[in-house]
Parts: sequence; structure tokens; C-alpha cells
Amino acid sequence: MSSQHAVTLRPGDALVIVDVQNDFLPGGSLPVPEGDLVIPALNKAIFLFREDSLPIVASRDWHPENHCSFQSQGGPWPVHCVAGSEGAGFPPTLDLPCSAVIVSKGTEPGHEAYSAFDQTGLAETLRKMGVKRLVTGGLATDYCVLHTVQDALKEGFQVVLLTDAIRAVEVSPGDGERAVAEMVRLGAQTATVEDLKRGAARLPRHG
Ligand code: VGL
Ligand code: ZN
Repeated sequence: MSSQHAVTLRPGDALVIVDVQNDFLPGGSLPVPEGDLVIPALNKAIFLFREDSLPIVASRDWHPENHCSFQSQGGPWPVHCVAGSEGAGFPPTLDLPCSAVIVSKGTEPGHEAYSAFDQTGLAETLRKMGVKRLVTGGLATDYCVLHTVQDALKEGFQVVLLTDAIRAVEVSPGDGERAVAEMVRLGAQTATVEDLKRGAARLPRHG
């Protein structure tokens, strides 16, 4: 939007892409409405972070076949994101670089993990990389994005939520909006991908 919302990328920033996986896209087993629309937005963010040599993290739901969140086990969700399956894969249209740090979560049969910080060591990983601020988007706003942002703020990271790079499941209408309001209440800043500006910190290209 307008330049007063500009977010200038700087050392200490990391892009954290939450659960953009085939099963959460249209045609998948747990499709998030318009989930595919986060991809072009996130690709723009990926481009900017790569230009500034800033780290990119991608979380993925990575469940065993008997995960407790599956309806077959008495959980709320259809089978989704079974580790190693096509549905658990990242869509080929998402421009994830080879250097992206991949974080797998929900890998224990008896433990649900909506947050990318849940039993993954992500907080420690980010601190070791010198990360102070997460710029984040992905799926789904009202589950894994919400829980990941809550934990990020609890862990002392600043958070910029990319509102055009998230979509909600909306089991109940309004869940997405309520989730965004909650993240803002907890201290997250909102911005759009268009608000992201490359910083001056980038090393000049040689030549
Ligand atoms: C998610 C439901 C179940 C998510 C993961 O990534 O938001 N939602 N598992
Ligand atoms: Zn899941």
C-alpha cells in the first residue's frame, strides 16, 4: 500500500513461509480456499530476500500415516501431508531456493504441531543465524500461521505478517480475520508484499 507502511529489509530479517504444501492447495486433501494465491505473493518476497542474501525458512506439515490429527485417529482433519507423499511436497511453482531451511513439524503420531516452533528447534536455529525479525506468510492463517506467529512473538522475535500472502481455512466464517486481529494484538505488524523494500545492506554485484 502506501509508502508509510514500507518495510525495509535489513540484516536480521528472515522470510518464514508456513506450510505451502500441495495438500493445502486447491485439489489437495485439505484445500485452503484460494491457497494457491499466496504463491505469487511469496515468490515476490523470495526474490527480495534472495537479492539481499537474507535467510529463507519453509515449514512443512510432515505427519506419519497414523497422526492424531487425522479423522481416522479421532482427530479433526482429513489425512494430509503424510511425510514423503506428493501432498506433503512443496508446489513446483513456489520458487524455494535450495538454500532454504526446511522445518518439518507434526512428525510425532501423538502430538499436533500447528506451530513451526513446536519441537523443531526453530527458535534456536533462527537465533544462531542472527535472526531478529520474521517476515511471514503461508497457510493457513487461522492454524499454522497463527500458532507460528504466536510462538515467534513469545520467543522474542519481531513479526511482520504479509496479509496478501496468507489464506485461511475458515472452519467458521471469520476465523481468518480473527486470527489476524489476534496476531496484531500480540504485536505483529502487518504489511503487504508490495510494502517490502530491499535494504541498502546488500553487497554490490561485482563488475
Ligand atoms: C494446518 C490443519 C492441519 C496448517 C496443518 O498448516 O494450517 N492446518 N494441519
Ligand atoms: Zn496437519
